[in-house]
Amino acid sequence: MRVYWAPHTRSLRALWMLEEIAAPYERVRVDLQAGGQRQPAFRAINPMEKVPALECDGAHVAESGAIVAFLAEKFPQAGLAPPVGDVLRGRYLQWLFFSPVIEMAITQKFARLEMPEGSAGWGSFDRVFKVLSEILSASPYMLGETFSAADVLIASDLHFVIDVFKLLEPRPEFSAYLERCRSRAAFLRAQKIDADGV
Ligand SMILES: N[C@@H](CCC(=O)N[C@@H](CS)C(=O)NCC(=O)O)C(=O)O
Repeated sequence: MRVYWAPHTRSLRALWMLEEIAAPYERVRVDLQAGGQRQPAFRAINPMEKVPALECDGAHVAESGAIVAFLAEKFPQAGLAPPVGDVLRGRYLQWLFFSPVIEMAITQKFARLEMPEGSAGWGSFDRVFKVLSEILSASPYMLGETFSAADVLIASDLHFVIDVFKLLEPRPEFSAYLERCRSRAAFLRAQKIDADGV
């Protein structure tokens, strides 16, 4: 497998997941400042001209959420997703798909967009983080007691909204969750790769 990535971007999600499944992979750094994402060779991998992207057995997948979901299924032995047919899989998929919902809420806040809650698919910024707060006050991970690929996405979102963009005040339940997720050996390895840039 090969991951196309750039430091300090959503690539961290793909790196984290790759480190979680602990399968061999190589990294190809895309120089975003130099426009590497717009080169024809990279556009053939991801026509959206964005990182991360993954190559696996000659096939390509982009969108960080899809990469995380794909890896969880390709490597079931990592135990990061309830198997197909398990009723818990419904909730797992719900939280995987909630990540773009969170991103919309963040975008709304960032851009100071006024939207009616009833027609905005994410309701509102406050509603999204109230729901996450309720879940993470009651259980250590999004699916309860067990860390899953959904946490790779949700913890990344919380990291960006609290620590990077500072759009949300830290709250004890979020800080504890981030601490649990970010103390994982796989995350620490991914973080080091991201910081070292290689
Ligand atoms: N929805 C995409 C977003 C990826 C994305 O926006 N990547 C940014 C870095 S965080 C990027 O590659 N930007 C380069 C560009 O658009 O030119 C995902 O989750 O993978």
